[in-house]
Order: sequence, then C-alpha cells, then structure tokens
Amino acid sequence: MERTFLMVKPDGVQRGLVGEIISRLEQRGYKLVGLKLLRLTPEQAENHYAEHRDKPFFPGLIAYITSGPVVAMVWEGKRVVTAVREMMGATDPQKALPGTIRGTYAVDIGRNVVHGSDSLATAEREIALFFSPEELISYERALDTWIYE
Ligand code: IDP
Ligand code: MG
Repeated sequence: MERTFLMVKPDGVQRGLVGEIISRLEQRGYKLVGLKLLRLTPEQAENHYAEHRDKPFFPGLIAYITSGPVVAMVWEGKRVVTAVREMMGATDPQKALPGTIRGTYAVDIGRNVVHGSDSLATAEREIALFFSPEELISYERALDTWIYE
C-alpha cells in the first residue's frame, strides 16, 4: 500500500474546509494514518518547497503557507499518491476540473487550498519532514474487505 502526504493549507483551514477534505478521502476509501495541526516555520516551509526556491512566486508562497495553521496528514491506500493528485485537481484552480477539490473550492493559484505529494519519492520525503515514525499509525479496518477485493 502506498502512503502520501496531504496538507490543508492556511486558506483551507481559515475557510473551514478541513472536514470536507478529510471526508472526501474517507469516503473514497483511503485510510488516515497520521494527522496534526501545525503552523509552519519559515525554515520548514522553505524545506518543503525547496524545489521552487528559484521561482518568482517563492517569497509569496512562503508567506502564504506560513500565514496560519495548516492540517498535515498521511493517507494510505492503493495508488493513493496519484489518486490524491487527481482528487485535488490542477495546481491552477482555473484549470482544475469541476468536482475536484481545487475545482470546487478555489479560484487563484496562490490560494489553492491543498497540497499533495506528486510522486512516491516526494511522498516519502514530505512525510519524513512532518511526521516521526511513531506518529504514523498502522491499523486494521473492518471495512477494508468492502473497499479492496
Ligand atoms: P502543486 O501544489 O500542484 O504540486 P507546484 O507546481 O508544486 O504545484 O507549486 C507549489 C505551490 O506553489 C502551488 O500549489 C501554489 O500554491 C504555488 N504556486 C505555483 N505556481 C504558482 C504561481 O505561478 N503563482 C503563485 N503561486 C504558485
Ligand atoms: Mg508540487
């Protein structure tokens, strides 16, 4: 089973979308294995978004992501890395399909509500950045045989 890192960004928390985003993943059948509310330090934010360090939007991105609390999560399931990216929709909400999280709840690229890992390798890196191994819980769900064949 794959694991991915998902974060409700400060705009999503302020707008009361945490429950909605968790609900979508729960209802799809994915399993929550880690969860915390935190406010990113500038160092954490710069590390998390290191690949964008040289982009013109980087200072604004760091200001945005550190502007309030975020909800960091780890979700587990079959093909979950790709599935979460699909459920989030395109980075630019103007290009996100209706029905996706960004296509439903966002307008501007700099206020796009959620972050999700873009590959298995990224997921591993991002999970390690925000969670210690003891904070990730492996457990059985009675429902799993009704979700996986
Ligand atoms: P992703 O979040 O869909 O993986 P990335 O290209 O990795 O998209 O960009 C990371 C984040 O940086 C985006 O989610 C968005 O918040 C912000 N961002 C990306 N491109 C722009 C831009 O052109 N203007 C402002 N913010 C941007
Ligand atoms: Mg990205």
